[in-house]
Amino acid sequence: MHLLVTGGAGFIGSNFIKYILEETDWQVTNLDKLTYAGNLENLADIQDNTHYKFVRGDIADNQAVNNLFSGNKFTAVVNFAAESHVDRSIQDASPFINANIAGTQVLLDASLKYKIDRFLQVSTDEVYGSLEDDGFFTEDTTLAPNSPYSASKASADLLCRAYYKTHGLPVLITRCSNNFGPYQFPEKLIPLVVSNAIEDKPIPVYGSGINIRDWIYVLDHCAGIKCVLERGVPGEVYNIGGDTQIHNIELIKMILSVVNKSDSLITYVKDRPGHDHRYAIDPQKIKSQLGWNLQYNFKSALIKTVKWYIDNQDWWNKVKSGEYINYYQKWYGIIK
Ligand code: NAD
Ligand code: TDX
Repeated sequence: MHLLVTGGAGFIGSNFIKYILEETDWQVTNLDKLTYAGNLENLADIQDNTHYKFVRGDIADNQAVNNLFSGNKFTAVVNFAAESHVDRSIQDASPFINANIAGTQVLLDASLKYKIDRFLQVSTDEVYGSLEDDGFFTEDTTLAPNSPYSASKASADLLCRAYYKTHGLPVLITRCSNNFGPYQFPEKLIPLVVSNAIEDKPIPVYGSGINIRDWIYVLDHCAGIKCVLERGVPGEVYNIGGDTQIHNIELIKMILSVVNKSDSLITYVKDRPGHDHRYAIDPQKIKSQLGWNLQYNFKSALIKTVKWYIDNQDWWNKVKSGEYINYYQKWYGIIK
């Protein structure tokens, strides 16, 4: 098996590559543009592994992608590469259209041309939109994305579906809930709360903090992707979720207690425009049809994750400089 992983220098992709190298004897090539969110330090411990190779490049660059496919014999593609932060998509949607939609199309075309055995699109529960207080997202829930980010991911899912229906490309789609774990870029809620708390900075809470997310430890997501890659049925969608719904404010208070900081750091700010109220995944299909199950307990994985950020301040101190400072000032200045 020679796997092409795109976006492998980001949060989930880097965890996935390390997971695959530990669990299998597969060859892995990582194609990543190294945007602000891509960081080769996430992969420092495997950079010399003979089963692993890094290539810098843009999935939307047709020439570069075709050169890469023609020079390698990839068996499968796992597409993580994307612009991934909702708030940035509110500020400027164009990078999302290019990376998430045009980039996916370029990869689909190359996969067709070079007769790839499996193409797995890493999608998100956000394509289903928002839930009220009851119910779950199943694979049959209507797509109703509310942010430019989720609209771009839903568009990519539809392109994948079309390449399966029209060209017979063996496409699989996974839609996962909110991930947490090491190496997550500190624009996202959990690493933002931990790092701001350590620095005694205000913790910005959108609206009244009552929005609900369904959290999953990143390695449970990685195991789900490997499971779908190996055993999923082409053309099918598989939801992956953590069975752990929590109000944002409750999660923030849990984190503050692990870091041993006061709730007085909590600062309510203007709500995110179009803020989805609740996400909740029904993961029955992947459980009953493919035999995947959660391996990690939420509470202990959260504590382990918070401790990782406490022990790896150098990692996020470097990340929270330059571009990040400009983004932070601009965004939280607007929503204050
Ligand atoms: P991330 O922002 O941490 O990483 C994205 C990676 O993609 C970075 O390394 C970046 O350099 C790379 N990239 C961006 N544009 C690229 C391009 N045009 N060409 C090549 N590389 C490019 O994101 P993440 O949180 O690790 O998410 C990975 C994937 O999983 C995304 O597709 C996201 O939609 C999906 N997802 C994320 C979550 C979550 O909770 N984080 C949940 C469900 C699904
Ligand atoms: O400063 C903040 N204050 C706040 O209240 C931030 C950054 C977030 N929030 C809230 C918004 C959400 O309700 O916390 C919740 C989680 O926010 P994010 O970490 O930005 O995640 P979310 O918008 O739920 O999207 C995530 O899950 C699905 C990922 O970023 C996506 O890539 C993935 O597809």
